[in-house]
Amino acid sequence: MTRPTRREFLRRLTASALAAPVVGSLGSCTAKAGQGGTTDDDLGPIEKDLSLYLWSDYLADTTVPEFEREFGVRVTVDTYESNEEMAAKLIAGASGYDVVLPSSYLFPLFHANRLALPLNRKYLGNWSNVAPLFVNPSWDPGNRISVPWAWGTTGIAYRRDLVDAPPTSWAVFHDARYRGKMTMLDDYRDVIGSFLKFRGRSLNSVDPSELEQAKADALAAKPNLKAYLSGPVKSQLIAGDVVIAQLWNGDASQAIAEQPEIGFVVPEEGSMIFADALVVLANAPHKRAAHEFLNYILRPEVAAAISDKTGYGSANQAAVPLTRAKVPYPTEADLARLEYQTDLGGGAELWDRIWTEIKSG
Ligand code: N2P
Repeated sequence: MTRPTRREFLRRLTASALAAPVVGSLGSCTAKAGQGGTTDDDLGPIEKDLSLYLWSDYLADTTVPEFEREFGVRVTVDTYESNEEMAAKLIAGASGYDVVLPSSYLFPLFHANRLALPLNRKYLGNWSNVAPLFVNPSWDPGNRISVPWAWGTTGIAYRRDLVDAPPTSWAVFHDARYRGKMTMLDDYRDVIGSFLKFRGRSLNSVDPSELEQAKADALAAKPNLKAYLSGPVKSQLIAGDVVIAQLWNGDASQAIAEQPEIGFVVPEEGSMIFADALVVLANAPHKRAAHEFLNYILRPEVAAAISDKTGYGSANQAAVPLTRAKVPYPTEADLARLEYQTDLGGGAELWDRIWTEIKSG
């Protein structure tokens, strides 16, 4: 296939250009109202292989081997460190993957690029285990294309034994005391978003002057940073080479499990809450095996093992009593401080430019 130009690529990386026909286009598939809007296509017998493309460190050790044993399916797992890394690969034409795990703000993009397969609820007998918070969510009305996986927040992980006081604000990244020992996520939505929050703005702002201020704040923090690093920062936190890291709560819990001196806070200015959900790709080569995997994940004990290993809150309500951590669902008060990311629409180009300037600045 011909490679899209950068401009075209960016246009496709936002849902804005194609947003209008989105719902209609899915509706024209075999979607049926009243049954969660899923397709009723028969998917045939289960295939021998399954290819997963997931966020890193998001599975229990047993998740894949036990599925392979029980279903006689060979599973390959490829991982990514950001939504944009995954989306760019899919939009550039990657094929062969069956299941991906986008965050909720990516759904308009998935619709606009026709990436998702409407699910067949007939194969998802464990569906009723999903927590009410994730049934019929705004990002996927009727749960037509996704099975919710986990939710979490972005905050700051820190070494209690190696900092003067626990950080409370995104301003800590401006604190030269920790120069060279701090990291922020390699994720433009998280970095720019947190500096927008720092100034009391929405982390979905596309206002040029607010974004200009966020860029200035990010550039002021940059000399203090060792790197922009996502999941892989955990080993550096554990070793003490990094003492303060912008990080997702579950990845922080994974590090805490190995180094109890690590703490985690959601800054007082507020932060991001995310929900990640499994999607079967429209061009998935193994659609039946993909559905079986989604249904397997919906088992309480399978979801509980994932939550215990990864530290993320499970979207599976039946799993929560089985977990050791029992991550509680966010309360109204929590939600008042947290904000879901949404698609940036026409603002994505400006965000992308600012991120390029921050990284090269
Ligand atoms: C998994 C990180 C997922 C967090 N390691 C962001 N959705």
